[in-house]
Amino acid sequence: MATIPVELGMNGLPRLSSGTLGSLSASVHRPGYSREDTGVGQVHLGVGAFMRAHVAYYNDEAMNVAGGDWGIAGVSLRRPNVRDQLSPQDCLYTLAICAQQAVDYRVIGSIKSIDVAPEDPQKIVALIADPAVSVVTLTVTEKGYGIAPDSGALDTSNPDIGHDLSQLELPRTTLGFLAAGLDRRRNSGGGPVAIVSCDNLPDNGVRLRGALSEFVALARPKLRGWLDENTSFPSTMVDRITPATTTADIADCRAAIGLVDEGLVRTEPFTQWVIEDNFPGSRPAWEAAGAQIVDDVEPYESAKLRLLNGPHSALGYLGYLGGYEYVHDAMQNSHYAAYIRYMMTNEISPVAPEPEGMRHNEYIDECLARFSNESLRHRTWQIAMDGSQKLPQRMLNTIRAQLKCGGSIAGISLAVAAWMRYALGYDEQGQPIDVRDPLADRFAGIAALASNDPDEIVRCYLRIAEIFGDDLPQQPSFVSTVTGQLRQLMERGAVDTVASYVNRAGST
Ligand code: CS2
Repeated sequence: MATIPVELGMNGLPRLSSGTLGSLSASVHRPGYSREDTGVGQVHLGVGAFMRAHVAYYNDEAMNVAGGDWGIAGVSLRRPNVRDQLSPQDCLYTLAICAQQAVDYRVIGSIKSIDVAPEDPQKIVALIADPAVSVVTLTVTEKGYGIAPDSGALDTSNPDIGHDLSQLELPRTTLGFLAAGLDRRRNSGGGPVAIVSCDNLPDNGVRLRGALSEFVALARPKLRGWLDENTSFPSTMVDRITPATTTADIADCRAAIGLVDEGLVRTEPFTQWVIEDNFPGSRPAWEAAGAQIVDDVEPYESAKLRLLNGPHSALGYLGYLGGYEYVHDAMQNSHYAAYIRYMMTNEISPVAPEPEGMRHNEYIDECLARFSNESLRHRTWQIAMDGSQKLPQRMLNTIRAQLKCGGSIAGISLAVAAWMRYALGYDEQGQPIDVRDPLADRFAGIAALASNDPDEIVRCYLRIAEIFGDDLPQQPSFVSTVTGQLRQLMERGAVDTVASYVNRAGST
């Protein structure tokens, strides 16, 4: 029998791979299908930790239950690090499913290859055109679409979009790769395909289709008719909290499974995927893995963005400012926990849809328990990233809806004020904050110009129409609430502001 070379990981210990799968601790769940005999039917753009905890997990489980050639050709659009971690492991990796008290380890086998787009853009174009592929899924983050966060319109001022509009032969962006790949597919008769956005955007399928149509109208007008007839853009709601992996996590995993896994992903037991039933070709049996296939995803997506992601971002900003490194640390402050519950119950729930199978009161309890999961160790700083891309769908649409029906906005505005305070780029001890956001330079400009005047700071932020639209700056109650809260955050700090908010809310 041929011996399979075994890769050695850190400290010379054997690394997870096809050759070492058999030596895993018996308690570790592993693929029940033959990976060698499994073909690739799906391309995925953006092979980050979230995708590996979610989409790849669903494919893995769907193949365990129902088989099929649903291996995934993964594509990293920018950096080689995930490919470098996974290639020596035959693209196998462990999902550490972290409940409050115990961790379950599961090896996922659905990813078959990973290519790094900038190294060979034409290879990615060929993957999208491959007739064996009938599904392209995407987790490229909110900013990865090249659209304005508030309106969803194509952002032609984005230099990479500008590049792809004029040089589609060597694309750089998500929309560029999709347009070039679909154009090749049209020319080569590759057949119909579903393009499935799995990012936290409202009406994500509709937004992606709209942005791609705008892009194609400018770059490849001839593709438009084919697109209309041969592609679908199902909307989805995705949910699974997935923190970034650290080297300490990799060491814990090594001790538990007996192998080094440099591609480890940690996640929570909860997972949800709601998918619009709109596929022109075949797709994995995701429902066999627990996904919900429905006619209309919008109510699920909007409920999740408002009820889960809004408060999650609030914990990101107020938590970071309050000196809490992790979300669960912030939740241990009883004022923070009470503030989050109050905002969810009194301000968000009244204007969030309640789709079939969902009960807001149960959902709120479940979210609070998920945020309190100590074993997840989710950094507030991680959630605080890219606020400019997240605020509209997570918070500002709730504020608009509450203003319309005369409801309270004090809790949710406090989260917006905390974002404004955070994005100034220095913490409550005066130390710099590493603000990661496509608009970080504009925020730094506001901090430099507006000095310490909350009125001026709020005025400057509200001028960013990509985030606040034209309407919110004209809403006096929103402007005055957020300004008062920013002043309080600047004068008294986050912990004190949240405490006094909760005390006031409790006495009314
Ligand atoms: C988080 C989300 O980082 C963030 O912005 O709010 O990634 C969140 O963990 C997921 O949406 C949960 O499904």
